[in-house]
Amino acid sequence: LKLGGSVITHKETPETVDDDALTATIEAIADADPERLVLVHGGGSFGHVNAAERGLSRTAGSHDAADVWAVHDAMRRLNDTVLGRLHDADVAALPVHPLSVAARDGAGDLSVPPESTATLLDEGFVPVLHGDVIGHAGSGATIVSGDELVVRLAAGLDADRVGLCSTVSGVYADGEVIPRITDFASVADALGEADATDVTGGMAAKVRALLGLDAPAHVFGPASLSAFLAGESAGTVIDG
Ligand code: IP8
Repeated sequence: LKLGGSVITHKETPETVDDDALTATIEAIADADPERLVLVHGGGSFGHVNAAERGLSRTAGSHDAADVWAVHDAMRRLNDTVLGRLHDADVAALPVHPLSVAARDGAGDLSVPPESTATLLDEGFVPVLHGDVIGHAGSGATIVSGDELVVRLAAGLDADRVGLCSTVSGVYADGEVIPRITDFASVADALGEADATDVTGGMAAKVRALLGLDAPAHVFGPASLSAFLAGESAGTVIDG
Protein backbone atom coordinates (compact mmCIF):
# COMPACT_ATOMS: atom_id res chain seq x y z
CA LEU A 1 0.00 0.00 0.00
CA LYS A 2 1.39 3.35 -1.05
CA LEU A 3 0.29 6.38 0.91
CA GLY A 4 0.72 9.47 -1.23
CA GLY A 5 2.67 12.28 0.37
CA SER A 6 -0.25 14.61 -0.24
CA VAL A 7 -2.45 12.34 1.90
CA ILE A 8 -0.29 12.47 5.03
CA THR A 9 1.26 15.97 4.82
CA HIS A 10 0.08 19.52 4.17
CA LYS A 11 1.63 19.91 0.76
CA GLU A 12 1.61 23.69 0.73
CA THR A 13 3.46 24.14 4.07
CA PRO A 14 7.05 22.80 4.15
CA GLU A 15 7.61 19.80 6.39
CA THR A 16 4.17 19.71 7.98
CA VAL A 17 2.37 16.47 8.75
CA ASP A 18 -1.41 16.46 8.23
CA ASP A 19 -2.19 15.12 11.69
CA ASP A 20 -5.87 14.40 11.13
CA ALA A 21 -5.29 12.65 7.82
CA LEU A 22 -2.37 10.61 9.17
CA THR A 23 -4.39 9.58 12.21
CA ALA A 24 -7.34 8.51 10.06
CA THR A 25 -5.05 6.57 7.74
CA ILE A 26 -3.32 4.74 10.57
CA GLU A 27 -6.61 3.97 12.30
CA ALA A 28 -7.86 2.38 9.08
CA ILE A 29 -4.70 0.23 8.87
CA ALA A 30 -4.82 -0.75 12.56
CA ASP A 31 -8.54 -1.61 12.35
CA ALA A 32 -8.07 -3.73 9.23
CA ASP A 33 -5.06 -5.47 10.81
CA PRO A 34 -4.04 -7.15 7.52
CA GLU A 35 -2.08 -10.39 7.76
CA ARG A 36 0.67 -9.21 5.40
CA LEU A 37 1.19 -5.56 4.54
CA VAL A 38 4.05 -3.51 3.12
CA LEU A 39 3.68 0.26 3.31
CA VAL A 40 5.41 2.85 1.13
CA HIS A 41 4.89 6.55 1.65
CA GLY A 42 5.68 9.55 -0.50
CA GLY A 43 7.15 12.88 0.51
CA GLY A 44 4.42 15.50 0.18
CA SER A 45 5.86 18.61 1.83
CA PHE A 46 8.95 16.64 2.97
CA GLY A 47 11.88 15.89 0.64
CA HIS A 48 10.61 17.56 -2.52
CA VAL A 49 11.66 21.07 -1.47
CA ASN A 50 15.16 19.93 -0.54
CA ALA A 51 15.39 17.93 -3.75
CA ALA A 52 14.37 20.93 -5.88
CA GLU A 53 16.72 23.32 -4.04
CA ARG A 54 19.64 20.98 -4.61
CA GLY A 55 18.75 20.15 -8.20
CA LEU A 56 18.01 16.48 -7.56
CA SER A 57 15.47 14.51 -9.57
CA ARG A 58 15.08 10.93 -10.74
CA THR A 59 17.64 11.62 -13.45
CA ALA A 60 19.72 14.55 -12.14
CA GLY A 61 22.00 13.43 -9.35
CA SER A 62 24.55 14.86 -6.94
CA HIS A 63 27.90 13.64 -5.64
CA ASP A 64 27.69 16.02 -2.67
CA ALA A 65 26.85 14.04 0.47
CA ALA A 66 25.28 17.14 2.03
CA ASP A 67 22.73 17.31 -0.83
CA VAL A 68 21.90 13.65 -0.57
CA TRP A 69 21.68 13.74 3.21
CA ALA A 70 19.38 16.79 3.20
CA VAL A 71 16.79 14.93 1.13
CA HIS A 72 17.20 11.62 2.95
CA ASP A 73 17.04 13.32 6.34
CA ALA A 74 13.75 15.04 5.48
CA MET A 75 12.23 11.76 4.30
CA ARG A 76 13.62 9.88 7.30
CA ARG A 77 12.03 12.39 9.67
CA LEU A 78 8.65 11.92 7.98
CA ASN A 79 9.19 8.15 8.13
CA ASP A 80 10.00 8.42 11.87
CA THR A 81 6.70 10.23 12.43
CA VAL A 82 4.74 7.62 10.46
CA LEU A 83 6.50 4.81 12.34
CA GLY A 84 5.81 6.42 15.71
CA ARG A 85 2.10 6.75 14.90
CA LEU A 86 1.92 3.16 13.69
CA HIS A 87 3.49 1.97 16.95
CA ASP A 88 1.03 4.05 18.95
CA ALA A 89 -1.69 2.11 17.13
CA ASP A 90 0.03 -1.23 17.89
CA VAL A 91 1.04 -1.87 14.28
CA ALA A 92 4.37 -3.80 14.18
CA ALA A 93 5.98 -1.36 11.73
CA LEU A 94 9.71 -1.22 10.96
CA PRO A 95 11.51 1.13 8.55
CA VAL A 96 13.28 0.00 5.38
CA HIS A 97 15.25 2.95 4.03
CA PRO A 98 15.66 2.67 0.24
CA LEU A 99 18.99 4.56 0.41
CA SER A 100 20.45 1.47 2.07
CA VAL A 101 18.99 -1.20 -0.23
CA ALA A 102 18.06 0.18 -3.67
CA ALA A 103 20.15 1.53 -6.57
CA ARG A 104 20.02 2.66 -10.18
CA ASP A 105 22.41 1.38 -12.81
CA GLY A 106 24.10 3.56 -15.43
CA ALA A 107 20.99 3.40 -17.64
CA GLY A 108 18.85 4.65 -14.76
CA ASP A 109 17.14 1.29 -14.24
CA LEU A 110 16.04 0.79 -10.67
CA SER A 111 16.69 -2.31 -8.61
CA VAL A 112 15.05 -2.81 -5.23
CA PRO A 113 16.35 -6.05 -3.73
CA PRO A 114 13.35 -7.40 -1.79
CA GLU A 115 15.11 -9.65 0.75
CA SER A 116 15.10 -7.27 3.69
CA THR A 117 11.43 -6.34 3.17
CA ALA A 118 10.40 -9.96 2.47
CA THR A 119 12.05 -11.32 5.60
CA LEU A 120 10.52 -8.66 7.83
CA LEU A 121 7.13 -9.41 6.27
CA ASP A 122 7.53 -13.16 6.79
CA GLU A 123 8.39 -12.50 10.41
CA GLY A 124 5.16 -10.64 11.01
CA PHE A 125 6.39 -7.06 10.74
CA VAL A 126 4.96 -4.28 8.58
CA PRO A 127 7.91 -2.88 6.57
CA VAL A 128 7.57 0.83 5.82
CA LEU A 129 9.54 2.26 2.88
CA HIS A 130 9.51 5.80 1.51
CA GLY A 131 10.54 7.93 -1.43
CA ASP A 132 14.26 8.56 -0.98
CA VAL A 133 17.64 9.26 -2.55
CA ILE A 134 19.60 6.24 -3.80
CA GLY A 135 22.97 5.55 -5.36
CA HIS A 136 22.91 5.96 -9.15
CA ALA A 137 25.83 4.59 -11.17
CA GLY A 138 27.63 7.52 -12.82
CA SER A 139 25.33 10.19 -11.34
CA GLY A 140 26.03 10.10 -7.61
CA ALA A 141 22.60 9.80 -6.02
CA THR A 142 19.16 10.52 -7.48
CA ILE A 143 15.56 10.50 -6.26
CA VAL A 144 13.45 7.38 -6.16
CA SER A 145 9.71 7.98 -5.86
CA GLY A 146 7.32 5.95 -3.76
CA ASP A 147 5.46 4.91 -6.92
CA GLU A 148 8.62 3.43 -8.44
CA LEU A 149 9.30 1.50 -5.24
CA VAL A 150 5.75 0.11 -5.18
CA VAL A 151 6.01 -1.23 -8.72
CA ARG A 152 9.40 -2.88 -8.12
CA LEU A 153 8.45 -4.28 -4.71
CA ALA A 154 5.10 -5.62 -5.86
CA ALA A 155 6.91 -7.66 -8.49
CA GLY A 156 9.80 -8.64 -6.19
CA LEU A 157 7.50 -9.72 -3.35
CA ASP A 158 4.91 -11.33 -5.64
CA ALA A 159 2.20 -9.14 -4.10
CA ASP A 160 -1.43 -10.25 -4.32
CA ARG A 161 -2.76 -6.70 -4.57
CA VAL A 162 -1.39 -3.17 -4.83
CA GLY A 163 -3.07 -0.05 -3.47
CA LEU A 164 -2.19 3.54 -4.30
CA CYS A 165 -3.97 5.90 -1.91
CA SER A 166 -3.69 9.52 -2.99
CA THR A 167 -5.88 12.60 -2.84
CA VAL A 168 -7.66 11.68 -6.07
CA SER A 169 -10.43 9.06 -6.05
CA GLY A 170 -9.10 7.14 -9.04
CA VAL A 171 -8.04 7.55 -12.64
CA TYR A 172 -10.36 10.02 -14.36
CA ALA A 173 -11.77 10.24 -17.89
CA ASP A 174 -14.20 13.03 -18.76
CA GLY A 175 -14.61 13.96 -15.10
CA GLU A 176 -15.55 10.42 -14.01
CA VAL A 177 -13.51 7.75 -12.22
CA ILE A 178 -12.80 4.88 -14.62
CA PRO A 179 -13.83 1.70 -12.75
CA ARG A 180 -11.41 -0.68 -14.51
CA ILE A 181 -8.45 -0.40 -16.87
CA THR A 182 -7.24 -3.56 -18.59
CA ASP A 183 -5.15 -2.11 -21.43
CA PHE A 184 -3.39 1.14 -22.08
CA ALA A 185 -4.75 1.86 -25.55
CA SER A 186 -8.31 2.25 -24.27
CA VAL A 187 -7.34 5.05 -21.87
CA ALA A 188 -4.42 6.67 -23.72
CA ASP A 189 -6.57 9.50 -25.12
CA ALA A 190 -8.23 10.20 -21.78
CA LEU A 191 -4.87 10.33 -20.00
CA GLY A 192 -3.47 12.77 -22.53
CA GLU A 193 -0.68 10.32 -23.29
CA ALA A 194 2.82 11.54 -24.03
CA ASP A 195 4.22 8.63 -22.20
CA ALA A 196 7.71 8.51 -23.66
CA THR A 197 8.42 11.95 -22.27
CA ASP A 198 6.55 11.44 -19.02
CA VAL A 199 9.39 11.09 -16.53
CA THR A 200 7.76 13.08 -13.77
CA GLY A 201 5.36 10.42 -12.58
CA GLY A 202 2.22 11.53 -14.41
CA MET A 203 -0.86 9.33 -14.47
CA ALA A 204 -0.13 7.87 -17.93
CA ALA A 205 3.25 6.54 -16.79
CA LYS A 206 1.74 5.27 -13.57
CA VAL A 207 -1.05 3.38 -15.34
CA ARG A 208 1.38 1.87 -17.81
CA ALA A 209 3.68 0.65 -15.02
CA LEU A 210 0.79 -0.79 -13.02
CA LEU A 211 -0.58 -2.62 -16.09
CA GLY A 212 2.75 -4.43 -16.28
CA LEU A 213 2.26 -6.03 -12.85
CA ASP A 214 0.83 -9.50 -12.27
CA ALA A 215 -1.18 -8.16 -9.32
CA PRO A 216 -4.24 -5.92 -9.70
CA ALA A 217 -3.62 -2.34 -8.57
CA HIS A 218 -6.25 -0.07 -7.04
CA VAL A 219 -5.93 3.71 -7.33
CA PHE A 220 -8.20 5.39 -4.79
CA GLY A 221 -8.67 8.23 -2.31
CA PRO A 222 -8.53 8.16 1.50
CA ALA A 223 -12.29 7.54 1.79
CA SER A 224 -11.80 4.12 0.17
CA LEU A 225 -8.79 3.00 2.21
CA SER A 226 -10.79 0.77 4.58
CA ALA A 227 -12.58 -0.86 1.64
CA PHE A 228 -9.26 -1.62 -0.06
CA LEU A 229 -7.80 -3.08 3.15
CA ALA A 230 -10.93 -5.22 3.55
CA GLY A 231 -10.19 -6.80 0.17
CA GLU A 232 -12.84 -4.87 -1.75
CA SER A 233 -12.43 -2.98 -4.99
CA ALA A 234 -11.57 0.67 -4.51
CA GLY A 235 -11.35 3.55 -7.01
CA THR A 236 -9.93 2.45 -10.34
CA VAL A 237 -8.76 -1.15 -10.64
CA ILE A 238 -5.83 -1.52 -13.03
CA ASP A 239 -5.49 -5.12 -14.07
CA GLY A 240 -3.63 -6.01 -17.22
O1 IP8 B 1 6.53 11.71 -3.04
C1 IP8 B 1 9.42 11.53 -2.55
O2 IP8 B 1 8.67 10.44 -3.02
P1 IP8 B 1 7.30 10.68 -3.81
C2 IP8 B 1 10.83 11.45 -3.04
O3 IP8 B 1 6.65 9.35 -3.84
C3 IP8 B 1 11.73 12.51 -2.53
O4 IP8 B 1 7.66 11.17 -5.19
C4 IP8 B 1 11.59 13.91 -2.94
C5 IP8 B 1 12.72 12.23 -1.74
